[in-house]
Amino acid sequence: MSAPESVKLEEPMFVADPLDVGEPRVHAAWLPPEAFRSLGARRVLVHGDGPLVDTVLDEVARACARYGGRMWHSPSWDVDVDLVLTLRGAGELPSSTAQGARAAGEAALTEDGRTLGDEGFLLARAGDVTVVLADAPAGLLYGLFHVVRLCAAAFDPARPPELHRPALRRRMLNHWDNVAVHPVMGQVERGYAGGSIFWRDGLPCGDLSRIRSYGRLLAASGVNAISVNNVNVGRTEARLLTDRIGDVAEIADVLRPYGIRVHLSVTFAAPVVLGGLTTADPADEAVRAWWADTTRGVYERIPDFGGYLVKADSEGQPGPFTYGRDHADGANLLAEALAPHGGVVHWRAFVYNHHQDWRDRSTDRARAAYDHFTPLDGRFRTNVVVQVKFGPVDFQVREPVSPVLAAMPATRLAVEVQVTQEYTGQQRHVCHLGPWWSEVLRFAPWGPDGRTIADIAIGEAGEGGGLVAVANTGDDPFWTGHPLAQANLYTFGRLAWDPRLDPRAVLDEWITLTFPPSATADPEPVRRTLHEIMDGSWRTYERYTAPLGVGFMVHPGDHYGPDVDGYEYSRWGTYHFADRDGVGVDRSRATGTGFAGQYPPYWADVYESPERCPDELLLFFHHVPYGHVLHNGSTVIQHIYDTHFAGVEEVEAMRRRWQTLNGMIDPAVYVRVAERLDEQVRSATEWRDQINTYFLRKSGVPDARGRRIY
Ligand code: GCW
Repeated sequence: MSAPESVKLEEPMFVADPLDVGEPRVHAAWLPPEAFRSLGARRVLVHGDGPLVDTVLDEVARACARYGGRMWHSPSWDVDVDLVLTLRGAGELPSSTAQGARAAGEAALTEDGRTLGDEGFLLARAGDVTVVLADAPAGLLYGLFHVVRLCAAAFDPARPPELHRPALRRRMLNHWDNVAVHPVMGQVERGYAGGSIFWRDGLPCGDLSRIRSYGRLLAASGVNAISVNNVNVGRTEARLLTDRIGDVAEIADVLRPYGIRVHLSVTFAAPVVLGGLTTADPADEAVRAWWADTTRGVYERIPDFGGYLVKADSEGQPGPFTYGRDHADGANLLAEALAPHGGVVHWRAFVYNHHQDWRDRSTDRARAAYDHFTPLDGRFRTNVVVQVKFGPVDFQVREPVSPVLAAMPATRLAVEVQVTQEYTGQQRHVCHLGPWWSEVLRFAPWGPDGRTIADIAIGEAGEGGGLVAVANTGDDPFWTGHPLAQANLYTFGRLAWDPRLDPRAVLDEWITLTFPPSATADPEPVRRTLHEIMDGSWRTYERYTAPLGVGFMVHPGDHYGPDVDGYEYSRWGTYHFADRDGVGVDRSRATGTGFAGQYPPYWADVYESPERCPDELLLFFHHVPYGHVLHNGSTVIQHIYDTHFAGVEEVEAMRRRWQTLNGMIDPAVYVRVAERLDEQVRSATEWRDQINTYFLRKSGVPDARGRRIY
């Protein structure tokens, strides 16, 4: 598909920077000025003080200046208003309408019986006025962005009062950004959106306005914490903890007005690498003193610093194993240093043997996190969060939910997902991940009607570890490389705020904000077409890539494109064991690696049985003959052929649908997506042909429908 003639690829037409502080070439994502039209045309009163209230004032003032509304900040005279945003502790309002609205909000709150907490807000109508009440400034900011999201509906007289509080306390993004360019991984490990927003060639990027715009977008999605460097910590990155803490403080200063706390990835070897000690042993007094001292220094520069993120004894990163200690010893060492300041350690459970011998059939990478961590349950300090990848292997397009999440009741657990599309098309493919995350969050590990993964992340008394995502953003003008991948970031924030949200409804919010109906000649076809392209795109991606949960048939190293045997004889593990008779990994208790037995009884039994195991995970748990009949009535081999042909047809349909939007949306967005859809069709075709050909050659079973396989 070539670009329409009137559009020059090198000159994208971007919405001017919404903050008017530079960056005119950055796409406005889900906060284009137009999204503020409804708010900006009204009379708005803001009541309260504090740095985050200043952010609210700034947003409202900008919107009103653009769309003809008016704003007052705690006026001492009576004013007629349409919207009141007020802190409850900010004292009486002289304006009778505003005071009346506030009283109505208070009444609704009393009736509801819940409290607002430090991030919640209540939105209510009183007469002709909409009121947003919050106990803390962050709540007011989230309330403001809710009003923006609702557009005119926020002013609907019939709107009943609504109380919003985040289900998860910590809604965190992890950036895998390197400070110094890594010789293999580059500036951003697994980054598909250009360079880093924070770092360039060993130094801070220096573009604070870009970071500020980013914070604003994140706040509007609900994210409230961010780690600013890769979990693989190199020599340069290590120094962020000590002599380069000023670079981190600068970022924290810019993100603070958006309610976002900064965290840092640290190396477990820091006392040796930075402190000149001979050991990093958690039991060593000098090591403990070094961490306590260093952490004090961090808080002197960043009083609201969030804490440390650690990848230890994993893929070559240093950790407590060197000293004969375990992960609880390691995590508690850092937790002890952070505790006096209120910080947390996010300690990753992504630990496995990456020097495996493929001849050894007993070692199973899927088992590793459970085997390492569950014996430690109950030993972690209360300010340790064990951060668990949602699946037992590594962000594959289909995996069961990690059994670790159901096996550590005495530990705070965070669930980690990957917004950056390492294994889902690398932001060259449309792959909308909301439906997948929603499925994970709703999964009930103890069986239907039991507690869910979301409940575990929330924790018993709201003290769970929260939800964490590896970011998909970079210095690309569209933030995410693929413009439609912005929706993944937005959806992550919204699901972390409320995991019960319907991902379709969240996508709809994103569409309304990003392609505002008032700025679109014909909004309905745009909305419909985006849903048609995006809603099912994860399943489409699954169809044309690795079948039935088998995973990892990707090109080693860059992880893009098919390579069926790429990891089959590799030290990293994860094999498919295809031969002339069948395919799949036997992870049963009876005859396999025993991984199925790591689940609570309900799922352990389901997964153990090839008859009861859900089709989409069959090859993750079982090695079956090609003629095995699935629940859907097809044989495994025919299913492989059918889904791969169907997947490519679906991508071709996506491309045709996108072409109908030509001329209806921002031409720069149109062209960028059109180019990427061309690549997606090419890549999906390659996947189809390699997978189908591989399995035809292995099995010798022809396609029942006689289609072309090579
Ligand atoms: O999926 C793998 C990636 C690595 C990454 C690792 C991890 C940061 O291929 O690049 O390293 O996961 O999660 O630590």
